[in-house]
Order: sequence, then C-alpha cells, then structure tokens
Amino acid sequence: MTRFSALSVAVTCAAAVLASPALAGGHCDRGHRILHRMDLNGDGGISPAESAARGAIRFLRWDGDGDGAVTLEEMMAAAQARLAERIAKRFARIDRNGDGRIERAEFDAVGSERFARSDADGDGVVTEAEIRARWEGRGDARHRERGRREN
Ligand SMILES: [Ca+2]
Ligand SMILES: [Ca+2]
Ligand SMILES: [Ca+2]
Repeated sequence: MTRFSALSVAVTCAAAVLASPALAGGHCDRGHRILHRMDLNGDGGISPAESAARGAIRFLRWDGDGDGAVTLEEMMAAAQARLAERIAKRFARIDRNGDGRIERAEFDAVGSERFARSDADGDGVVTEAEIRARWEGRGDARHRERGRREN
C-alpha cells in the first residue's frame, strides 16, 4: 500500500469511526491503527504536517549513515534489523526454558496453546468467527506493541 492510499484509508476510517465507534474493531481496524499512529496531536485527523513528520521519521530510520539519502543497502539493513528483532522475540517466546534451543516439546506446547486460545468457546473446533475475533485482537495487540516501541 502506498503512503497516499494508506492515508486515504486512515482518513476514511477516521470519519467512520467518529460516526460509529463500534466500527473501530471491525473492517476499519487497520485504518484506525494507521490513524492512531499518525495523528500526533490526537485531534482525530492527519494533517499534511503530521503525514510529513511520519515520513521524516521513517526516512531517518532508513538513512543509516545520516548522509541525507537512502541507498538500497540502507533500506535492506533497516528491514533486516527489524526482521532480526522480530525473530529474536519470537524465538525467546518459544524457548520457554531459555536454553537457546527450541525443543520439540516447547514448539508443540506453543502450537497447543495457540489452538486453545483460538478455540474461544472450547468446543475443540476453531471456526471462522473465532479466527476473525483472534486476528482482530492480535491487531490491537500489535498496535499497542508498536505504540510502546515508538514512545
Ligand atoms: Ca544514507
Ligand atoms: Ca529450550
Ligand atoms: Ca470453537
């Protein structure tokens, strides 16, 4: 998604969310998250200055050597750093005893727990509604996590 279309979604969803807050947890969830991230002064809308500020932060993050230009290598390095951070966190979550190895039992335990969390009503079957509810919840969790990282 280009920055412009992300902004359009955010603005459209902001209007919908303001009209009906219940929509915030539905199909506008992504737009709502984008809006929340970009609306720096919290007035419920994204100004050109806020959009530019968001872009400037991303540019600074990408411009590893700070020479005012982003090379492909710098963009790759930024992406790899993010990916490495994500994988390290995931590894730490699965490696329950922290011995630096994911044993099969640790791996299987995570899978069983994931299934149990998804099967909200505990009937032994994960339905589409349960999957959807879980993904919407994850979206909120990621939003909170991102908010923590950026603050
Ligand atoms: Ca550079
Ligand atoms: Ca382990
Ligand atoms: Ca179920």
